[in-house]
Amino acid sequence: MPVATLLPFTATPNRKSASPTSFRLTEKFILLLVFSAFITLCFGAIFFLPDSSKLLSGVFFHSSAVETNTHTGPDSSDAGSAGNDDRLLAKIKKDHEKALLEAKDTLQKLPDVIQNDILADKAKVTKESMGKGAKDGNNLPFIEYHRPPGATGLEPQDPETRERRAKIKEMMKHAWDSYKQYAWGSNELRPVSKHGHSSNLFGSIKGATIVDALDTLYIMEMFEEFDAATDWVEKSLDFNVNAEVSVFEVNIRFVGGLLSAYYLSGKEVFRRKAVELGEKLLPAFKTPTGIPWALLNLKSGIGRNWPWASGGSSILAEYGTLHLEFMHLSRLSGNPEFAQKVMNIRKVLNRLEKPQGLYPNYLNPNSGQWGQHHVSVGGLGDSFYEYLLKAWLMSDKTDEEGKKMYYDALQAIETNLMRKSTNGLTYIAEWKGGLLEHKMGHLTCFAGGMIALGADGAPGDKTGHQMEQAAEIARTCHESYARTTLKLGPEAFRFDGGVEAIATRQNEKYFILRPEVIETYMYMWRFTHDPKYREWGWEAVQALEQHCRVDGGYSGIRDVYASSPNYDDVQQSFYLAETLKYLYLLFSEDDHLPFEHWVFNTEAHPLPVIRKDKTDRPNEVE
Ligand code: DMJ
Repeated sequence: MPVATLLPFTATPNRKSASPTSFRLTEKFILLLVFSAFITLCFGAIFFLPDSSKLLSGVFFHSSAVETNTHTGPDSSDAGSAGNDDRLLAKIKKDHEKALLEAKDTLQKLPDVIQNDILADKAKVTKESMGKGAKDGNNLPFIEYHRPPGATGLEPQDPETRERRAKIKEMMKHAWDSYKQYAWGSNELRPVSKHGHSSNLFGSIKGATIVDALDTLYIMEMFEEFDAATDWVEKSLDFNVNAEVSVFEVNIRFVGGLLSAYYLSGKEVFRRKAVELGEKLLPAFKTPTGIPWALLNLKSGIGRNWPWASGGSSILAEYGTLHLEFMHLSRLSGNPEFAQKVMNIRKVLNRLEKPQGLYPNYLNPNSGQWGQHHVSVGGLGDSFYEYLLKAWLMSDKTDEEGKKMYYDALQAIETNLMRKSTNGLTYIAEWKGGLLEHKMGHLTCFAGGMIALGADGAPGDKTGHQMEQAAEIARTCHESYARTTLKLGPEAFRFDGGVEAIATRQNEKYFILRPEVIETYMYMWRFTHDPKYREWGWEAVQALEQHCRVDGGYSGIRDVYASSPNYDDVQQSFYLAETLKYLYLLFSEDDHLPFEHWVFNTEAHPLPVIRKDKTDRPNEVE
């Protein structure tokens, strides 16, 4: 209350004007008394009125610290509690001021800088949640999706190439539509009898063709079909089956297919499903050495090996063809276990003595010892070598161990298995306990593409030499097609008994729509641009159209030397995943799925290179 307002009550009412000097002594005393009473009142107010800052703190800074103090301190007049209150109050005020300053700072920042700050914060959260690891496919860390370059490609400039590429797309449409019409949801199609077909490789998992074909549909820009396939994956793809599956086949087709579909489209459902399936495969590694079983019951987690495999062994091309997918599973799930499992396989292999530097196809997962000394770059061995090279490439060339293992193995293959026929055809034979079997499988023909892909990084100035080897193998494999009646290659061809690149045994004369020869043409085209590779690919297209195309899709044939086709009535899922995809890429521009950004798994599912500078994952921090 202002002091002046009090004065009238103390002044004499009749006095016209009165200066302070004119007050009498009693008046002065009364005035002093009133004044000192007023001062006392003011001091009292300071001590006894409620603390306004405390009141404010209750309204604006509703911090838990204040609440705790309030609840645990019933006697707020207590001296210690008052001291705590003051410290808390001071802290709250300081925090508040800091927050205001930060907000002010933020408002002064450029939008770019704000964006970077947000990304860094997000990355921190991602890293924290990744550290905890994913428990199941539904509990995945946040990952900011960035589509790698070249997921789809422009029309080729040259009209003939454009037309041929369009033809291949039409073939894909026929294969897909037929599957959809007659076998939707089954693993594969029987194109002649027009119904579903299920091989026991996938146990009772369904939809192999759908998952295997997803990325081919995407890269061919068949988006309506891709959406239908996505919808099926979302609603019907089920891994909760009480059945035994081939770990290798399920990995390369299902895990690989889902991973590619994720990287191409960015749809989370594919990442979730891939990780879910990957986790179901992990019990396969429960062996004394960590070398996985070939077969696994997805429900019980019990594994075993193929009964026909030498001494209960696991197979090189099976346990050695998990690396690419499992590295990506770790990346996408935040769970390091996938990567650890496949890195351990390398450790076991590197501890073993290798006959002539070669890797036998059989390895016992209990003893960690080789089984029969049978070496092959075709069936049972093939994709192990492919994955060593591709692991190095996919790691942005940081996986030195994979690189060394690949080039050392290739040297041993060149020395011990690669031979030239009397008429100059280079082939890769098979090795059985030191003796050569002069036979080359259709499967082995992928090696032309692999050697070309690795030639650039070959040590000791061997790039040119390896490119020549690759071209030679491509030529031999082309010969194996050209020397048949139906112009499609046999399952295996021989270089003995006076023949070259021809199947001599009845059970090696079949063609099941395999991709390996076309795969090699595609790599050779990309690296050389020699038009003969497109011509050879086109010859294969014509033969497929003429002899394998039926009303209900495409069928394998039993004897490529017969004058007319005898159908096996199976449209393999890899025909859509690989054969048609490699053909399409053979007639596409090089920047469609370019090799510097993508690596193909052994089922032709493209997986992105994991950049060492982390430009592919800006939300990840050290
Ligand atoms: C495919 O499933 C894969 O390419 C695998 O590596 C070997 N064989 C078939 C196709 O022939």
